[in-house]
Amino acid sequence: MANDYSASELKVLHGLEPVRQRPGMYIGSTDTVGLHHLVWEIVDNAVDEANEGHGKHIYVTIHDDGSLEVQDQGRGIPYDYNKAEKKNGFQIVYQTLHGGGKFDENLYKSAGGLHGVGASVTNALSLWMEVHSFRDGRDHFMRFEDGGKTASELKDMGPTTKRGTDVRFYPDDRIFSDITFSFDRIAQHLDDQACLTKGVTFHLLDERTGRKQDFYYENGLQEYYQRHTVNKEGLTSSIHIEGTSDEGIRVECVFGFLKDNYDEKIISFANGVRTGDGGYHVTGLKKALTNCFNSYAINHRLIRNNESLDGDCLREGLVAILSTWVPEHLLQFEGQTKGKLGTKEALNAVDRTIESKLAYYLEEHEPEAVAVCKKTIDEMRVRAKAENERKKERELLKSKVSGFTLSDKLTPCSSKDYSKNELFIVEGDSAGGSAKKGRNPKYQAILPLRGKPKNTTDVEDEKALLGNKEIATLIYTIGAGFDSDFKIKDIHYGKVIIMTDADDDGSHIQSLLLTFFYNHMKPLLETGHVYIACPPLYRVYAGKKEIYCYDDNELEKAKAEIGRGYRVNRYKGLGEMNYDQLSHTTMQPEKRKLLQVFIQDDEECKDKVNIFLGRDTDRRKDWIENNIDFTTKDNFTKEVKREK
Ligand code: 2B7
Repeated sequence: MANDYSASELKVLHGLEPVRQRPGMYIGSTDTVGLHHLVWEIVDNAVDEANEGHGKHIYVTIHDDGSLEVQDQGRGIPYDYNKAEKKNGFQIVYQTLHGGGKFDENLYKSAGGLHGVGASVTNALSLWMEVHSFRDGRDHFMRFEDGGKTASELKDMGPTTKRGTDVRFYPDDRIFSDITFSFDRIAQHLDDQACLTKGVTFHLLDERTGRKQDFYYENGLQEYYQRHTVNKEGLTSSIHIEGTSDEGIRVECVFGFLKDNYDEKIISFANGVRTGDGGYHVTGLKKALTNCFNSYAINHRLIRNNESLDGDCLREGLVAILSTWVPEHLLQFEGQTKGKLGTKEALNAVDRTIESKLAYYLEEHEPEAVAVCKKTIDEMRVRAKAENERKKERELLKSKVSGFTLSDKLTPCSSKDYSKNELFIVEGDSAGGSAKKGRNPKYQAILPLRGKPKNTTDVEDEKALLGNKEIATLIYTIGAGFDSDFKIKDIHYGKVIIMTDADDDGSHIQSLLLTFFYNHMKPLLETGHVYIACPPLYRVYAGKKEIYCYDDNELEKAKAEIGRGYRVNRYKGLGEMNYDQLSHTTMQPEKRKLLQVFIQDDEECKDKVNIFLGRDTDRRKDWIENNIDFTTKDNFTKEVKREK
């Protein structure tokens, strides 16, 4: 026990007022994300204490009353009086910003609070906080209220057999929009912490629901890796590398390559914080992998001296968990959300640690090393071929669009008020005819697509689409160019509306068009100019009464409403409606229903486009079977909007 340790060694920087004035600066935001930073700050201190070898259990309890409590089994916060600061240990930790100073001889500090601001910030943003330190056989207590003001002075509550620290707080509902703690969010955080702090058990209890979960990793990262790769066949086994650089940067990495998997998954941490945006440590890992496999491939004559393995291709199928601990004086986070490690020294630290050991590993595991190199070479071939095809197609399309004269296919509108104009892309000539008759000629233009690109696969699909004369017309009609030349300010239509039948073919055309826009006119999607028209599926009528229905539910309701003697038209396609009906139900702004298309999550969208148009046909089939119900039309990223 470090009984000689005293509060006189602490230093003080600021009071707490600035935190309440600008909470965002300290915890990022005052939404639920910010709220949980209060928890991470407290948990961090408990983790640091455990990392130092003090205490094997950390308890986190979400109480019924909305407060949260963290308990550890460490040495207890030193509470003695610091003459220079005129404050006791509790006040230094909880009432002063960055109050820590020499408190922690810890070389590595958790930075889970992300902004690394310390527990006083939690106190500053709480309605109340109570702290116990069980130390030297006694229980010392203090209570703070209203943003960290002393509510009861330091009190010796008497003898105890406990050891450790106990902190309980209630967030300030005048600061946070919502003060409800999330079990799942906390569970995820504790799971991360547990894997990075092997041997320590985290116990989470939610008194509100009785829900409980413990987190414990005997083997830390290795076990975490196993969990991320269960049921997946490996091209290699898991490779575990650990080391410390000259500057004292600790590196631990567990990684491997999966078979039949084209994703790259690198989960990285710096000082216990997930670095979602990577940073220098991740760059170091990538560099080491590329270098090691290249040396191996050359030495074993898998590629020629003047060739090299491409890093991106190499990392397809990679799963890596990387944890670095950077000494506090070097630790630096970057980016809007501070999710990126900005410590330059981490690059070489990780690179050298991994390179030195991976080179040996590869020599000792020839079949694995060769398999990864071969997979990379295959991947490079596939990509080169696809890139070539795309280039050819683009050139062809460019020549088509530039040498273009207005097609007789397009029925233009008369208004020049581009923002109000609407372009209907219609499936089939007959529906095109109805649309032409039913439109408002002033601001609605019609472009019929003849048939549809053959239902083949991936590159074939896109080729067929780009070779389609109407697509050239479409680009010309929208009037803003395509690919890198696309300029959103030049578009000739405020709404580009895809109008297809509500069946498989219609869905396929929608997907192809959306994918086309995604690949060649992304800003059009990003700014919400693309819509999907929703033609009704049924008309229920009797006498003068009629109701259009967009799904089976509505159909049942309409039948009941119209009552006796109702009759039903079922529309299998747009062509079955006359122009008047099409106009009324699907084209007139006051009556129609449109789905506005947005890219909600670009990563997910890329993934989807990959599924739709990538070369992995099985993945596409799986996805379609699992996700698309062709009776609903909602199979891309859409948001429903019914115009007023
Ligand atoms: C940097 C400051 C915050 N501190 C100590 C010692 C132990 C200790 C703490 C803690 C959260 C909820 C239960 C060091 C470190 C302050 O100085 S904070 N344990 N646990 C904690 O906050 N848990 C300490 C050296 C000798 N004796 C005690």
